[in-house]
Amino acid sequence: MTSSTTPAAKKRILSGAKPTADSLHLGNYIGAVRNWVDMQAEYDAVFFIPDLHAITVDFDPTELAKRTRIVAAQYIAAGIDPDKSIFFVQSHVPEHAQLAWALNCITGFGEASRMTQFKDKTQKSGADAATLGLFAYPTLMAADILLYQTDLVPVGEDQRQHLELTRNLAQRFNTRFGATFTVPEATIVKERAKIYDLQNPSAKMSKTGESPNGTIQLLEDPKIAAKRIKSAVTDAGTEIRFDPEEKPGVSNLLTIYSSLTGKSVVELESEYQGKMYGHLKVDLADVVVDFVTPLRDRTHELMADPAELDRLLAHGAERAREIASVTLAQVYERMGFLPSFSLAGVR
Ligand code: ATP
Ligand code: LTN
Repeated sequence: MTSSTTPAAKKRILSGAKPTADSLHLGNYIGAVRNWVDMQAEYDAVFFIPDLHAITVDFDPTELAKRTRIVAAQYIAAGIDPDKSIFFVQSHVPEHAQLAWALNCITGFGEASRMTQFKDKTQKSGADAATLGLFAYPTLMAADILLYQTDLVPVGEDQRQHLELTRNLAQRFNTRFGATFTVPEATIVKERAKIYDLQNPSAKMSKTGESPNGTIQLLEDPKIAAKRIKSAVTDAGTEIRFDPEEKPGVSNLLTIYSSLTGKSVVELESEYQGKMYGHLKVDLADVVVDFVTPLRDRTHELMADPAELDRLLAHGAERAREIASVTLAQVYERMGFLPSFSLAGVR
């Protein structure tokens, strides 16, 4: 029973973003990383870099290692605190792959075949290019979540179906082998803070956008970021007004401005009443430079000391394994695997 003096245990949240680019972009920061940073105070947070998921599509080994380090440094620079949150690289915790295998064996082939992300990706690349790893992407994701007895999983709408599968697998396992897993809830992050491409404001800002000028890479020279804001596509007319239908370009700039300064869009609209697009762009360029510069400097500092970065990640992996190994041991025992005793322990 919880006594009135014991604070209620914090709920556990878990999320991850793949190391598939040379730098996070402004959309990643505003749409995801910033929320993770804010959630650290309220929740027992687990964040990780799903590098095992990154190899489910074509990849380059040298690039993968480099990108994993960069993304780790960018998350820490952006405010993920490895003392507050558990922060680690997925491949450093072997229990992820181990639990994924066990889950594969209670997942129906038809069930996995219905995952729309797999269908979309194989439609694009052709069934021959798809690997078993890509097919098993959702069960590895379920393992990521279930290993930590996660309560809440903040992800985008595109991950909803994977979350549903995770809940089904947790319930199925619990029914068949005994209560083992917390059944997680999805907290689908509404696309409230979706950032659009600066050159094509009908597409989202992306690491794979049509033109590099549409994206602000957080590691690029801040002068380039300023230039991209100043040359962003704006709309017909002159009025600075938030109207995503009629004025997608200006609205996107207002969203970025508001996200980085905390000023509301309404406040900004009145501040810029009667002014020109150019004024907004010049000011926003300064805001972006002031935001990007310290973040970039801190990322470079972290990257300049790879031993320290590796130490932080090793510490995170150790903390993660303390939890993951307990869950995996329960799973193995309940599934009937013979316990393995090390010879060192017997002697
Ligand atoms: P990309 O098109 O850049 O490859 P992605 O969604 O594949 O985008 P991830 O690395 O999976 O990129 O993204 C990490 C997080 O950033 C996700 O939670 C995603 O929702 C968020 N995100 C990506 N692009 C944007 C954007 N333009 N605006 C807001 N959030 C974004
Ligand atoms: N599939 C997710 C990344 C991811 C993830 C996870 C997110 C892998 N494992 C576990 C939340 C929880 C994506 O592409 N955004």
